[in-house]
Amino acid sequence: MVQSRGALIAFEGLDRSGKSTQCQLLADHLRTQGHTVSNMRFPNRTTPIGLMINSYLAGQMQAEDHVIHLLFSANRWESAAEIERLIAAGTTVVLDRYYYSGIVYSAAKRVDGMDLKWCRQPEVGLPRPDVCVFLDVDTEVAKRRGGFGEERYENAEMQGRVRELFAELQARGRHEGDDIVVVDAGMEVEEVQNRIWRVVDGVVDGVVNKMAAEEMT
Ligand code: NYM
Ligand code: MG
Repeated sequence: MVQSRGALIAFEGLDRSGKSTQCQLLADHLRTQGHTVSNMRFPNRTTPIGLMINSYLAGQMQAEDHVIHLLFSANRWESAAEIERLIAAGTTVVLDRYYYSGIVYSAAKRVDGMDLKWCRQPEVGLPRPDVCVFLDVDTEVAKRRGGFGEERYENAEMQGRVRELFAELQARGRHEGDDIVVVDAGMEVEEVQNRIWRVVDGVVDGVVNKMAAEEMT
């Protein structure tokens, strides 16, 4: 039997929606099932472009809105070949934020001409996730989880608009090429985790079985 490709799974949500915790829990869960798993996060603050993004988010650097948008996108393109390589080699890759954040956060700034459509363009052609799990919390819950307001964009007004635009992206969903599944993330960690696993286990099985089916034909 040929080795199946790995799945590509993206997590999205507002700041403080529990993405990082759930990305780790999911990776551990998939590993106990025998999968090889790699975690990545965007922005990847370790590259030269990522360091610029970090300074921007920390408020230490100013950037024109189109410029920072393109840097966020470039920061994904830096890893595109690595993502392709990993999934082709059978590793499942779990992403803590991806191009959905790129599109939505920039569009939420309401800069003239920078609508969802414009913001999507630099992302076209990046490896497409098998599923995007959107962890949905309302802005009040996110705010209560603490740490809110430390970085640029972490204010109630911006988060509210981000949430609306994520909903719009999800509604447009399929024909725009995105497979977004919304998971209510307002409950305890374990309950959220179980809901995520139900979604992701099905997707991962689908990836593996599809390979098996193609092999038989
Ligand atoms: N963000 C993240 C963007 O504005 N565009 C992007 O393309 C990405 C990936 O950066 N407030 C925003 C969302 C977050 C911030 O993310 C940093 P994190 O997950 O807090 O490190
Ligand atoms: Mg953050």
